[in-house]
Amino acid sequence: MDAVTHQFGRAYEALRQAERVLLVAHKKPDGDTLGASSAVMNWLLGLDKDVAMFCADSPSKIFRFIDNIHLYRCDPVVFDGKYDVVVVFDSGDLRYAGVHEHMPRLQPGHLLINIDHHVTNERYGHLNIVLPEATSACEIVWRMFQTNNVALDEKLATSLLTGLYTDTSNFSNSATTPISIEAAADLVANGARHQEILRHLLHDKSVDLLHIWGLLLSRLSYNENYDVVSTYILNSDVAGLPNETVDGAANFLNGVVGDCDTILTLRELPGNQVKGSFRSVRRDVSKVAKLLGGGGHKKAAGFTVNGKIEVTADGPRIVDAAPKAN
Ligand SMILES: [Mn+2]
Repeated sequence: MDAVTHQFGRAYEALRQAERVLLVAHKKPDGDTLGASSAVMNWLLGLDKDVAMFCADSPSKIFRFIDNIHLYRCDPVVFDGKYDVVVVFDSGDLRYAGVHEHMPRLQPGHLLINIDHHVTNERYGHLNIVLPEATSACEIVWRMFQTNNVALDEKLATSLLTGLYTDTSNFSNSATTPISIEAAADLVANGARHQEILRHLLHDKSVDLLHIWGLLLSRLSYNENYDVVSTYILNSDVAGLPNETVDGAANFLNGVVGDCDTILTLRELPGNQVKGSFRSVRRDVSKVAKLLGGGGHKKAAGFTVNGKIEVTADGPRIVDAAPKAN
């Protein structure tokens, strides 16, 4: 038996024998942490276990198709309970998980299981199932269920497929592997409601968000000298809108502009700052971002500078926000 199979067996046995279990999804929860934790939750609820769910931030409405999503709690009072097993999903460390300060409240005696796929994982659990080659925590849970012959149903399969979709950007990014596609096929065969996932994750856009997209599209301009397409959002465009809506809008132009190599989205932030996000096909935009005091990956990088956006005939420019004294 290999080491990973052994770990899957230990986690499975610990959960099956536990009476009370606490499952943790990381703060600002995404589809992977929610998918993996809710799959284990729905499996344990089927076994009549006493399950508590914690997430420092409430899950976004777009995840409401996940079965029993209403059971997540943001109140750290859940850490005062007595648990046999605590599982943290999709978190490289406990600060990222949003539970660093709460962990000491737990009564001793529980087994802490860390299920994650980040290379930088700090191995903070008693049992660390950390597989950087996995596309998602959901893929790891799928393998754990498979290894232990857990029968998948519609609920478990829908939860797990959610994280596979979100962490591979719908099976389009470079993290997409043969095993992730195999997992997805198995999940769909076992009843995953994939049309429902796609409808909520891709098509369910608010009118406010679509308005921002409209503004971003209408303001696209191409700079020949730099081979950059740019656009912008002003503070006045998004006054009163939730941050979540605005953040989603800035991400949507990832590589949608034909032959041009690089896209720059500028966004005014409150407090006279401007945030820039680069997306590129070939260029290493992290170098430009670094020159501006930011950073990131080769094909996705960003920076934040002081200033505001001034719109000129040649497109948007960042100008000093402070009025010049003279
Ligand atoms: Mn993940």
